[in-house]
Amino acid sequence: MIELFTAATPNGWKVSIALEEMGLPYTTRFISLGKLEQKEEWFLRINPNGRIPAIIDHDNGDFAVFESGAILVYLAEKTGKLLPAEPKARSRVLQWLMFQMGGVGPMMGQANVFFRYAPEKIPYAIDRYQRESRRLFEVMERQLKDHLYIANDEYSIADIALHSWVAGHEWSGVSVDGLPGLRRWLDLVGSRPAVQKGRAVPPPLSAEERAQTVESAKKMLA
Ligand SMILES: N[C@@H](CCC(=O)N[C@@H](CS)C(=O)NCC(=O)O)C(=O)O
Repeated sequence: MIELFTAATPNGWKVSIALEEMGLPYTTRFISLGKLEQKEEWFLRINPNGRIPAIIDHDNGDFAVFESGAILVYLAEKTGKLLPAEPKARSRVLQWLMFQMGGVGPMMGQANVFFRYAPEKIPYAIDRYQRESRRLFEVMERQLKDHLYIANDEYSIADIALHSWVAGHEWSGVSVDGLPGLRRWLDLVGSRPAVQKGRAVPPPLSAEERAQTVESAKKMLA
C-alpha cells in the first residue's frame, strides 16, 4: 500500500491524480501547512525538503520518495502506466515533465506568492512571474494546437503534472485567453474522472484552515 503525505495544492494533487489514474490503493495523511507540520522532524525524515507531497511505498521496504516529479516517475515505473517504454516517446514525456517541474510550477508558484501572499505589492515581481507563466502557456499552446495531449497524443504523467498547475491559472492571475488548444486540453484532462477524484484529495479546507494556511504562508514569506 502507498501512503501519501499531501495537502490541497497543485503539487499534492499531481500524486493523488496519478494514484487514481493508475488504480493503486493508497492511504492519505493530510499535512497541515497552516500548522507547519511539513517542517516537523518526523516529516523531514521522509522529505528532507520539508514540503508536500511525499510517499512511502510500504510494499517496497517502506521506500520514501519526495519531489512530485520523481514520485510520478516512480509510480509510472511501478505500474507500467502513463510513461511509455519506447525511448523517444518516453523522452518526450520526461521533457514536458521537466518543463513543468523547472518552469510552470516555479513561475506560477512565484506568481501566487507575489500576487496573493506577499506582505507588500511589488508590481515588477507580480508582472515578471505572471508574464513568464503566460509565456510558458504559449509554449504549451504551440504543442497543443496539433496534439491531443502534451507529449505524444497519448495521456501521460506530463499531462497530470501540467494540468494540476495550469488549471489554477485564475488564482495566479494568468489569462488563458487566445489559447484555444490549451483551453481544449484543460477541459479534456479536467473531465477525466480520476482527475476530478484526485483533486478532491484531501477534502477542501474549512474557511478557518484556509485562513490559517494563508497566514502561515504570509509569515514564512515575511
Ligand atoms: N518541487 C517540489 C515543490 C513542493 C512544494 O513547493 N510544495 C508546497 C505545496 S504545493 C509546500 O509544501 N509548501 C509549504 C512550504 O513551502 O513549507 C515538488 O514538486 O514536490
